[in-house]
This record gives sequence, structure tokens and C-alpha cells, in this order.
Amino acid sequence: MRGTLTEKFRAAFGDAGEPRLFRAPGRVNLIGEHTDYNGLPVLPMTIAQEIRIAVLPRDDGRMLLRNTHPDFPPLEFANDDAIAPSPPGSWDNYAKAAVAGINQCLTPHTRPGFSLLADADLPNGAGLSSSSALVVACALAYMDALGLSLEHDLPRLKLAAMLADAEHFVGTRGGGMDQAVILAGTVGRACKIDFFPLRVESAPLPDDCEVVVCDSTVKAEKSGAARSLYNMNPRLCHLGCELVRTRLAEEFGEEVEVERLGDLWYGPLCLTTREAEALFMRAVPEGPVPLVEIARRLRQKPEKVVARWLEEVPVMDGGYDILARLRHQAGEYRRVETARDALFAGDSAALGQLMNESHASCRDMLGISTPELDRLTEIALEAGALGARLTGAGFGGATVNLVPANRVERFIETVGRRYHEEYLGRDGDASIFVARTSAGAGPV
Ligand code: NG1
Repeated sequence: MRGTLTEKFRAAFGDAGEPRLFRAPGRVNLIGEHTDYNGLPVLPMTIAQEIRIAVLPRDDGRMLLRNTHPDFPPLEFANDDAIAPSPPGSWDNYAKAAVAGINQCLTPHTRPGFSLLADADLPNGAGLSSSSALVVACALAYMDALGLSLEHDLPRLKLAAMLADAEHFVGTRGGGMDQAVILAGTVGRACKIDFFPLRVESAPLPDDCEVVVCDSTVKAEKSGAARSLYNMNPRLCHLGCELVRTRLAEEFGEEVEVERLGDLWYGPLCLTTREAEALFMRAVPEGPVPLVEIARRLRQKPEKVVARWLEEVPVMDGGYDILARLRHQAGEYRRVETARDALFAGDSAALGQLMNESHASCRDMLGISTPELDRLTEIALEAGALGARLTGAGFGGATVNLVPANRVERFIETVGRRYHEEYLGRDGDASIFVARTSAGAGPV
């Protein structure tokens, strides 16, 4: 692989020297969806598919980007104080996010450039975190150009937390799951990740089952069209958190410090999940809540509520179902903790059941599934999976399936026939694969 990527680098940039090589794996999330940005845990694992880059520093401050994939054209930007985002969907935004984030956090004395070639066997828009893998790989390349090394100059989790914020540059309001597992993942283990502060516990994977990824082949381009759809859930959760905080202030007669929903469990209140659910019911009415009612409860003008919490969120005449979002958080929190225990206990049946419940909650409470993802999970269960759910941001992308090891071959054949050939009407063999873990990102 080294030779090939180096050769491609030389073909792209001329024989400019021996490039340095870095890799960053994709990830599949077993359970814990749309919880990270609220500070609630997740349970992903790395996969073998990855982004690889070849890179050489430049002393003229120019960042030259090339990609072996024809969909991503050559691009360039200057490494100065005013790195501005390109239009949504432009792939240089991920390199810009990494460079601008490091410049802001580490304030380096020099601003070197680099010539970078990216290559991947990780599909994009599949919910397998190609975007964060690219951000992490570019960050490693830029750190190298600055003479900084992972671990020695910057611990992995510190870099992960930094890059989670840095990726907001591209316009999505995600949490820190992807950057953390990409940097701190280990071979043969899943990662139970907690946030604020970021902590990673490695958990054993089942030895009687395989984790199988099935791509629905409906692209979820989070940096493009799916961006505002994705952002809707973080925004509604933050609004829900404000409603909860307002309610708590009324009940206690003073402000209670709750910065994000996760603080209800870990903060000064230390609620149980049952108590958190009861609080949600007191703080937010059931079903869609009209904007005027939200504004009344927060004692704010509707325009202010829109400007502060509903930016980019599509206008819903009937209102927003905030309680459903909060209930998903409580349920998913409990499922992640129980799934972690199931992994340590080697209880695959329990894990599968939790994955199925998670899919139903993502579909019914968050509205992030699609007819294709629903059909794919139904077929997967009929084909012998113990658990099947959408993975990642949703609105397309892939499902993650827990399949007994002795049924994997039949499973892949059945899903290929019934989903790809019968439901979609085309061949899709390459989009079903057994997930294999890999080491966290680093130099090759
Ligand atoms: P993907 O599937 O990589 O787009 C996104 C967010 C995660 C998390 C999941 C949903 C980014 C970089 N990633 O992941 O933080 O919120 O959705 O669980 O925004």
C-alpha cells in the first residue's frame, strides 16, 4: 500500500521527496445514536476501511489537496488567520476544519503548508464517519508539518476533543463520538465513550457473533443536503434542555446548572433515568409544541427562540415534538449502559434486543430513519440477525447488524437478494461486509 500511495503522490505532485503516510479508520456505531452532542454515552468500534493520506510539508503556506477519488477535485487554500469555509459539500472543508482548529487551539508560531493526497476504501455518506476520518487524518498531517507528534505532544483524547469542536467548522453540530473512536479505538474491542470529560473504556466484542454492515446505498451527505436534517435533532435537544432548565428553576426557586442534557445524570442533580424521564414530562408537553407555546414557557419572543435555538430548522406549522427527542435520550442512555454490560457478560441476545429497540426509537422519536433503512433492518432480522439498526447520523447510510457467526454467509446472501435485488432492483454485493476492527489513527 505504501508504495502505491507514494507513487500516486509523486504522480500528483511531481517527485518532491518521500511523503509521510497517515491513516484514519472509519467506524460503525453499535448503539448510542444522537446522544454524544448531549454528553450522553455511545458504543462504537473502528472498522478496517480507512482514509489514507500521503503528505509533504511546504514552506509557502499553501495547502494543496488532491484526492484519488474522481468525485473530489483538486483544491487549495492558504494557511492564514482567515480560513473561511468553502460552500457546503466541498471536501476541502474537512482539511480546513483540522487546520483552523489546530491553529486556534495550539496557536503555532509558524503556518506551514502541505501537499496532501487522500485515498480511501471507506465509502462516504454511509454513516461510517468518512468525514471525521478525513479531519483526523488531515490533523495528523498538519501536526506533522508543525513538528508535533501524537501522544508525545498531544494525547489522543485531547486531540479528539479538540477536533470534535473543530469539525463544527463544516456546519454540522455533531458530538465527539467519531473523532474519539477513530483516535482511541483498538483492535478486537468496541469503545464505550463518555463525554465532558472525554473517557474511553474498551469493551469485548461478542465471540459468537459478527458485526455486519449493510449499506442502504442511499447517500446521507451530511455536509450537503442532509446537513439541516441532521442539525435539527441537536437543535431541538438544546431547546429541550432550555425548557428543562427553566422548569428546574421554577421548581427549585433558583437557577440549576445544566449546560447539556447529560448534566441531568452527571451534574449536581445526579438524577436516575426514571427521574429524568419524569422531569421531561413536567417540563415539555406531549406531541408537537407550537413555537408560541415554547416562547411562552421560556418567557422569550418567538423570533428570539428561532434565532437562538432553531437556526436552519425547517418551520413546522404544527410545532416541534421535543418530548419525543428527550425520551429518546433517556431510553438510549439506558440502552447504551445495558449494552455495555451485555458485552462484558457475552450476552449477544440482550445486545441484539437493545439494538432493535434503538432502531425503533431512532425511527419513531427522532425521525432519522428512511423507508430503505427500515426495510433493510426488517430483512436483516428475517435473515437471522439478533439485532439490526441504522448506524450514524441517519437519513440514509448503513445499518449495523449482530449476526450469529454460523449464519453470516446465509445472512449476506439473503440480504443481498432480498434488499438489493428484490427491493432496490440492483446488485449490491460490495455494500454488505463483516466489520473488522482496526487500530486508532496514526502514522503508517
Ligand atoms: P456520522 O454518522 O459520521 O455523520 C454524526 C455525528 C456524530 C453523532 C452521529 C449520530 C459528526 C462529525 N458526527 O455521525 O457526532 O452525533 O451523527 O449518532 O457530526
